Amino acid sequence: NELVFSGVQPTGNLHLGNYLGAIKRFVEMQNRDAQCLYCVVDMHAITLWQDPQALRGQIREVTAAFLAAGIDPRRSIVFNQSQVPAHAELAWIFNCVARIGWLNRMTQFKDKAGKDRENASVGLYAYPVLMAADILAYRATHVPVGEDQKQHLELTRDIAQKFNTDFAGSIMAHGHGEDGFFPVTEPLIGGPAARVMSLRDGAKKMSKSDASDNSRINLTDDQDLIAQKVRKAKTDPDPLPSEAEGLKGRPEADNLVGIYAALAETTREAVLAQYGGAQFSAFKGALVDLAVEKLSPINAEMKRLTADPGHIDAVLADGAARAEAIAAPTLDAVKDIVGFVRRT
Ligand code: AQP
Repeated sequence: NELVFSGVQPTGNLHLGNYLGAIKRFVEMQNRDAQCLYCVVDMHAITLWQDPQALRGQIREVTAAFLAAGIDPRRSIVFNQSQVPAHAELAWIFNCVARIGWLNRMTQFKDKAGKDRENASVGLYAYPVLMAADILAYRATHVPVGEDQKQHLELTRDIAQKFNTDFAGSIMAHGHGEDGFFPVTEPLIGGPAARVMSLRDGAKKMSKSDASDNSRINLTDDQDLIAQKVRKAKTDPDPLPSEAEGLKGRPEADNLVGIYAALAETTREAVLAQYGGAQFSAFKGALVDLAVEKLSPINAEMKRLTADPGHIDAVLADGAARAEAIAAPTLDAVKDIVGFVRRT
């Protein structure tokens, strides 16, 4: 049974990387008829301080982006993490399964904590354990994410395997069979935009927290702003190569071609077959047209949806109830396996 789970943090500035690396692929999974859960991970967001009023707006904005991109809340379960207690409960149990040495290797913590590591929140450090709980509370088998999440998904697999081994006897005693209780989740990382880079620096990933707004295309940017940012995007002086091989060592060119390919739902090779030999000025013009064509309807729909927070909150409430119905029995089984005495 294929079950898909993924999440996006409501930390503001949803960008083209989040869309092409994650949200657009969420829609593709939904349209392949998998059971999908898409979560606005608000408990992850507060690992860095968030203004409470702004956080509420950002939760609704990510939800609006999901719906505007094509996630159908009747087919997929759309909800915010804090409203299903199983995430936090399972995270605690997993805190006792995961090892400190495993977390010490997480590169995202090192990046986000920066030099002042002593002053980072405990939540920022434990974040990957909560992410494992997000996924495994539903015993999800597939997780579509951008490439930056690869290491966290490997940790999720390690936690699932260690839980299955540590409690093998109890898992069998409770009738769950020899394959263990938790599945070893498959990461779905791929496509031409698994790692969209900053428009200002081909060595840095496009990121919500980059100080320069010109480094990213936000899903809320209007068409003039999209055009301006693409035209200003850093490039090298050479024309585009005719084959993907020629993008090696040209990170900015590689990034723009990858973005074009993802928006057009094709490959870098196909884009270069069309634009090989073209100057960047011409290619950027085509990229602006394509980006505006694909992003404007999403932008307009997000505006329409965020104007009615009541509707968004109702979608989230309905999704949380449906998510809870899947996660609660899993949590009960985990509590039995671990040896807790449950009130009945
Ligand atoms: N640049 C990117 N290219 C492709 N995919 C990306 N994702 C993020 N950036 C890129 C994917 O988007 C999903 C949601 O990400 P997130 O909001 O949970 O957190 P993040 O990875 O920390 O995103 P940001 O935008 O880069 O935020 P900051 O600036 O806070 O680090 C994930 O599937 C992610 O892989």
